Parts: sequence; C-alpha cells; structure tokens
Amino acid sequence: MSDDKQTPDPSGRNAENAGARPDVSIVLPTYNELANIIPLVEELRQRFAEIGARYEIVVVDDRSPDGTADAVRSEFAADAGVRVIVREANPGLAVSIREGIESSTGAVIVVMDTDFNHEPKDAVLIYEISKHVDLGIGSRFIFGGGMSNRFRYYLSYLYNIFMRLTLGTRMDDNLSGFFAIRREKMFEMDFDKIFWGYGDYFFRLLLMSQRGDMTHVQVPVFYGERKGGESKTRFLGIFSKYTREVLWLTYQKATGKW
Ligand SMILES: Nc1nc2c(ncn2[C@@H]2O[C@H](COP(=O)(O)OP(=O)(O)OP(=O)(O)O)[C@@H](O)[C@H]2O)c(=O)[nH]1
Ligand SMILES: [Mg+2]
Repeated sequence: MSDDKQTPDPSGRNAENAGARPDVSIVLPTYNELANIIPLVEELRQRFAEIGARYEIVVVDDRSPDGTADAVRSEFAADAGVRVIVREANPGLAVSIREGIESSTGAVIVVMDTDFNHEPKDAVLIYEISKHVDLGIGSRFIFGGGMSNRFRYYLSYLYNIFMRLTLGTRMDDNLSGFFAIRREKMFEMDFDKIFWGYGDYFFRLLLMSQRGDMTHVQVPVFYGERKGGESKTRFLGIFSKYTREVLWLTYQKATGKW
C-alpha cells in the first residue's frame, strides 16, 4: 500500500531496532471486522508514529469467516510492527484479549475495540496518560464522554452506578474495555481471575487493579456507532450475563474467595 512505500518502517521495528521492546502494544480482538480493521490499523499506525512511539499492533482473531486475519496479513505484510494471531479453539472476547496481552512485548499495553466505537485518537491520549499512572481508562461517564446512542448511554450509566455500589469499584465506566496499562502492572495480576466471558472481564480487571493499589486516570471517550460490519452483542441479553457475574463476584469477594 502506498503508505508503506512512503513510511516503510513506521513502527520502528523492521531493521535496526528489531528486537528492542516497543513502547506500546495495541491489542485488537476481532471477529468479522473486515469492514473496519484495515482503516483502524492504518490510523493507529499513523497516530502512534506521529507521536514517535514504537508500536506493535497485535490483532487477535477468532477465525473470522469474513477473512479479517488474511486481510490484515496481506495489507500490512511490510510492517513488522503488525502481527496477527489466529486462535484455533475456545473462541471468546476475554480469552482473546488475554492471548494478545500474553504475546505482547510493549512497555505499555493498550486494549480497544476494532469497530471505531473506540477511536484511535483516544487510544493515543490514554496511552500518553498511562505513562504517568499505572492504568489509563477510557470513560463514557465523566465530563466530555458519552455515546451517540442515548438509550444505551443512559442504561449503561445506571448500570455502572449499580456496579459501583455492589462491587465497590471506584471508576465511572466499568465496562468500556478501553485502557492502557504499564506492562509490569498488567503482569502482576492473576489472569485466571480476570479473563473469561465477554466485556465483564473489564470490571474484574479494574477490581484487581484496585486491590493492587494501582493509580488510575480516567479519560473521557465518546462512542459513535460502529463504522461497518455487524454487532456481536445482544445488548439486553448481555446485561443479564453481566448481572450474574456482578452478583457472583460480589458474593465471592464478600466470602474472601476472589
Ligand atoms: N477475538 C474476538 N473478538 C471479538 C469476539 N466478539 C467480539 N469481538 C470483538 O470485540 C469488540 C467488541 O464487539 P462489538 O460487537 O463491537 O460489541 P459492542 O461494541 O458491544 O457492540 P456494537 O458496537 O453495537 O457492535 C470488537 O472489536 C469485536 O470484533 C470474539 O468472540 N472473539
Ligand atoms: Mg462495538
């Protein structure tokens, strides 16, 4: 692609820097994101190169039938900073993110959705802020944040109040799944206690970080509609799953088992 010709090594990983730890690993879980993933990776490469960060982009794909993985491989074949993991078994969002994190090498790890609900410009901001704290978190529910879908916004807002009251989290958005964390802090956590299910992994990660006395900063993020492709989330159905997890975790915490 033309950008490759002009900037053959934006990640800084191809030649003389090969082997050095990247500044940031961006973990991108995908399932049928062919409509979004190429422009997303393009924009991330450009934005992280602009701030001089040596990046590694790790796409973790659950064998998407639409060919997401192959498209990324062929489009970015010339960039050693873009990697694709194709998972063969046990599909799922949280386990995919875990695999991406475990295979990452960056000093900071960024995790985000791949349908432009999470914007690349915000990923850069959260990354920059996470240099000063242990964990930077995208939040829809602080001043400047929000969602274009008002129904989902208000329901999620109320649900987050419920989560804070039951679980005792201190963050306003416990389901954003948009964050940057310093590598050593991430690997201090017990992954077996976090990574299962869908977006619920995120409130377990936040609770674990609170338990580890990590420092946090929330960054306001605004979710537009997904750009292309189809949603994997049945919005109301997922809340009943999350509620089971919230109540289970509240009980486990109260009895000292988690
Ligand atoms: N690897 C992997 N990624 C997944 C899986 N399910 C969803 N994803 C990715 O997780 C992210 C969030 O999924 P979405 O379908 O956008 O969920 P959502 O943001 O709640 O819903 P919409 O934005 O309305 O579509 C996207 O990047 C998906 O491609 C999965 O089973 N495996
Ligand atoms: Mg989405």
